[in-house]
Amino acid sequence: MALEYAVPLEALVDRAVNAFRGTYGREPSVVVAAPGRVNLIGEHTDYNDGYVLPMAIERYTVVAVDAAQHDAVRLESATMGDTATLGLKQRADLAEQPGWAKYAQGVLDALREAGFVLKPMEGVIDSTVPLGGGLSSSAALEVSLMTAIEAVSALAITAQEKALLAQKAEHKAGMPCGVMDQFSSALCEAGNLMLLDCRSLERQSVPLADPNISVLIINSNVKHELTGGEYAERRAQCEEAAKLLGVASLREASLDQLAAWEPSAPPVVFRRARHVVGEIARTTQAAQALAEGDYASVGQLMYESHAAMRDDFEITVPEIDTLVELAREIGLEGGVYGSRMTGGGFGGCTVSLVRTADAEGIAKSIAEGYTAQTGQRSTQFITRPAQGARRL
Ligand code: GAF
Repeated sequence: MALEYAVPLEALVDRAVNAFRGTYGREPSVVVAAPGRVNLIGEHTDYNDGYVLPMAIERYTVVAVDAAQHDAVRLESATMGDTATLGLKQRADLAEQPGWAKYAQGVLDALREAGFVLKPMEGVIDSTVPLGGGLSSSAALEVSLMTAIEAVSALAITAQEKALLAQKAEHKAGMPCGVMDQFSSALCEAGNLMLLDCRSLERQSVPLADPNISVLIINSNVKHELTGGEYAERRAQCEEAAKLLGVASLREASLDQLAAWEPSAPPVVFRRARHVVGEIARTTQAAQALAEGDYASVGQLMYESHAAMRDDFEITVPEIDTLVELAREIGLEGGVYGSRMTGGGFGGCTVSLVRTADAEGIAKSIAEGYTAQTGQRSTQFITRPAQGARRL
C-alpha cells in the first residue's frame, strides 16, 4: 500500500489519555487537538504582507492536561518519550530540557507578556504531525498547548489572538516566521482552504468539496530545521528588496516596478523579490481557479510556484525537485494537476493536486521513482481539509 493511513483522531486521543492516566494516576480534565497544515500555494509571502492558501491536515497534536499543585507546567511528550518542566513566572533553563521545550516555553512567555495569569498544570502531548516535514509540527504544538492552557486557566482569548500569540511563541523559539502556520492550526475550517490576507488578516474560505479531487502530500524525509538561518536570511533579503524599491513591503510592489528596477538591482535580492511578487499574484489566481473548479489552472500555478522557489528563492533541494518532476511526468492524463514543494523549504514535503481515482497509483509510482533516483524512501498520504484547534 503506497498511501499511509492516518491514526484516527479518536485513537490519538485515547493514546494521550491513557498516557496521562499512566503518568499522573488520574483523569485529565481537558483534552484538546490542533492540526498541522499544508500550504497549497503562497510560500514565503506571509511575512511580505501577501496572501497564502493553506488548509489544516488530518494530522494532529493532542494535549491532555489537568491543573496541578506545583508552580510549573510539566509536560510529557509521548511522541519523543521525554518530559519538560517549564516556568510559569519566568523562563525555565532550557539547556537541560528537550528540544521541543523551547516552543512550549515560548507559549507560556507570550501569554504571560500579554498579561494573562496562568495556572500550574501537568499533562501529556502526543502527535501524528510529522516532525521537521514542513507541515507545521511546531505550530500544532504551540496552538494545542495554548488551547489547553486557555481551558485550564480560563482565559478569554479569541482564536485570532491565539494564533498571533502562538506566532510570538515561535519567534521566541528562534524562528522569525510569518502568520500562516499558527493561523492555519488555530482557524482553518473542515472542508475548506483558507485564503489569508496576511496584511489585513482577513480570511476567506475556499471549499474543496469535489470528491474527484485529492490533496496528496509526499514527505521526502529530508529534514531541515528552519531555525538554521536560511529562513531569516530570506526574510532579510525581502526586507532589503522592499527598502530598495521604496515600498513598505513586497505586497506593494508590482511586476512592472520589478522590471524597471532589475538593471540596477542586486541580482540575488532581485530574484528573491521576483519570487515573492509573482507568488502573491499566483496565490489569489489559484484561489479563484480553485473556487471555479479549474484544477488544471491551479496545477499550472503550482508548477510555476515550484520553479520560482527553486530558481529565484532557492529554497528547494534536489530530492524535492525530483518529487515534483516525477509528478509532472505523470501529467494531467495520469491524474496529476500540479505539484510543488510546501512549507518553509530545504526539505520536507511536496503537495500535489490529483484525481482521486488515480491517487493510489500516483503515490506508488512517485514513491518508486523517488527511491530509484535518490536512494531515499518517501512517505505519502492523502488528506481532506481538517478543522482547526478545538477542545474535545
Ligand atoms: C514557515 C513559516 F513558519 C511560515 O510563516 C511561512 O513563512 C512558511 O515557512 C513559508 O511560506 O512555515
